[in-house]
Amino acid sequence: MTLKLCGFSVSNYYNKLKIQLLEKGVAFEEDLVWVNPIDPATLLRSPMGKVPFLDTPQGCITESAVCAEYIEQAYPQHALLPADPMAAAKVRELITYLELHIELVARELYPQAFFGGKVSEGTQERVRKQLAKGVEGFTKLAKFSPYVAGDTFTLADCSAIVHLPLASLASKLVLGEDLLAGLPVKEYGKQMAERASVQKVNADRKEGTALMAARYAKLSSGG
Ligand SMILES: N[C@@H](CCC(=O)N[C@@H](CS)C(=O)NCC(=O)O)C(=O)O
Repeated sequence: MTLKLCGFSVSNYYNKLKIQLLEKGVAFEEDLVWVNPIDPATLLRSPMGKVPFLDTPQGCITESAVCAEYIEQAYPQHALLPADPMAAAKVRELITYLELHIELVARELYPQAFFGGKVSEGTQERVRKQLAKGVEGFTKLAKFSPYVAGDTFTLADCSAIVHLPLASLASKLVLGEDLLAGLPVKEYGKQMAERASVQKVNADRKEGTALMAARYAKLSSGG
């Protein structure tokens, strides 16, 4: 059995792992798993009902940061973490800022930004403050020369390329200002889109968006 990446191609965390696997040339299959509502059978594979997760011959692994580390250890080819402990820590530090202090904060805006919901004024104000702080911290660490951690493509790029455009768009749409405007999100996105891995993920995301819309239409019609 080959490695299975489970989830759906609109998910930023799913796409982070997919870019990593493609960059490393690891053979994998994709297993389409939806959330909201979650299939009870999925909870046996992913305890919190979150995607992505990996289904390996030895069992499932959840949480994308853990999955990413597993992939690096299990498939050492085309390493995306530097061998030097300090350099590797700086890559992990960037990923933590991106995911804990930017993406997870901006995520509170997604219901209104992307799913026709409403985010309260109180939540918006809290997100505005926290997101500004997260972006300020990340700005001090990120290099963009041309990669996030410096002159080499790393795991931090797999993360930045999926999270930064999303957080920037959500901020613009809901808060009325792009709190990431000081970062070169567009230029970086363009540069990264020259990579085959990112092109594949972007094309599959488009297809996945149509699939997701069809799924919600069917669910809301009771089908
Ligand atoms: N910390 C998790 C975040 C993953 C996550 O939030 N996934 C979303 C899809 S992009 C999800 O599964 N949402 C459904 C839920 O949280 O119940 C990771 O890094 O894997």
